[in-house]
Amino acid sequence: MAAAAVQTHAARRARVLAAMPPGAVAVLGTAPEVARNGDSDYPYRHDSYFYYLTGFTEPESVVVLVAAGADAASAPARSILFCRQKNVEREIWEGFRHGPDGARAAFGFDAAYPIEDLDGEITRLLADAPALYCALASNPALDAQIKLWLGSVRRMARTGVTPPASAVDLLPLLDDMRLIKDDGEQATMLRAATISGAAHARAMRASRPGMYEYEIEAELLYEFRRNGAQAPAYNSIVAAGANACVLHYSANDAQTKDGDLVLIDAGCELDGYASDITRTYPVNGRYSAPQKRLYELVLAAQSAALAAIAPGLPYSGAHDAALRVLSEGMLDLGLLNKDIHGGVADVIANKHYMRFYMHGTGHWLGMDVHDVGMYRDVNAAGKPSRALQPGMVLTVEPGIYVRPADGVPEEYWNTGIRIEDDVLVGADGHTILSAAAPKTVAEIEEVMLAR
Ligand SMILES: [Mn+2]
Repeated sequence: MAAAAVQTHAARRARVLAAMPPGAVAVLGTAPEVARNGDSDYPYRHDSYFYYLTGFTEPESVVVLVAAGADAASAPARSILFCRQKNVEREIWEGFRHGPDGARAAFGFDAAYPIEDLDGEITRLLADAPALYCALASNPALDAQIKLWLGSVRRMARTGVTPPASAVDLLPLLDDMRLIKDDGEQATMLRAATISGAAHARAMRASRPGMYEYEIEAELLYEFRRNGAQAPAYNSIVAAGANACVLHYSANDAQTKDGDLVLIDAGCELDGYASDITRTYPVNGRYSAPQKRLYELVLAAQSAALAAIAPGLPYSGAHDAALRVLSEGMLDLGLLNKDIHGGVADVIANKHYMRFYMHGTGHWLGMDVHDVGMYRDVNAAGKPSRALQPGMVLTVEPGIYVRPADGVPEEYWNTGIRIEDDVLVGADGHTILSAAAPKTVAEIEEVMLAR
């Protein structure tokens, strides 16, 4: 691994080590391999927390962090990796393995051992450690292992060994760290979003009425992979016509019709980081008048939400701004009725908008598409929405979904629209990472006219 990346991961481990009491031990494993059927596994994806602290992507790996003792000179902090051994035969079938010695040198650990040695070594490390830091109650296999380790240490009590007196959840500390993306992470996320933006443009250019949703999906996947992205960051949604009103539509097997809008919610994962973009465009290249009215409303809601994103402003500001614009628009377009639903304030207070807009306006984005991190300031009275800080990345994704119903103008029926961008909070305002995806009516119609 590049020296800068090794240093980045080592610095993250140092921050965790500095946050633990003297002699405490943290244990964090990566994700398991998962069988799909027969002799086939799902494509392997490392655990995000583990990758954050190690940069190491092989399965069957565990990192152990031992905080410096009270006398740091005689007991310095240590980072220890447990991983698969070199194995000529397995490497012929499955590919290269670093092995403990190779991994220690390449990834900057103080020591590395075969994964088979984990139980024995941990028992030794936990003897007289004041606390065990781990992903508490996150998976049954780890819980069973912790029970085994603590049992082994307790059995050594007659020799004078003290087992850890407390177990502490390691993840909240890592969540807080992951929420603020460093320069390297920001650069990777910009590249990921730029690839995904190009994929959305490619899908628009490829689209013709009569195509199947999966044919359009194939254009996205092609653009992801040809640019080096390892996988989609989540299951791609390609939803034509009424399918766009299904929020987590996943079949992607319907035929598009002339006059349909196509909603695509898709983004690639690049080097462990997600992108998450939604665009909604006419499969024939021109928005109809009612489609354009709804689209411009969602776009105005997104603009208002984006204007609420800057350091110091509350996370919830984007949602509140989008809700106000959408609610006004619902009344103006006759989706809601002033006589029945009242004014904008009533629509918001009574949540009448939820009939057409039933999800939040965004989420943290990072290694996970719905990334970790608190949305509220849990240390402040009343737990208000968290203030945005430079380095945070979030999505901004207002939408509108109109199903057939009495009292709703028929020209809007079966129309689903969402517009989603990836936004980096900067020192001053914000940057849209996903600007490569055409967005305005004029931009989209121009791209499609040039087909
Ligand atoms: Mn999203």
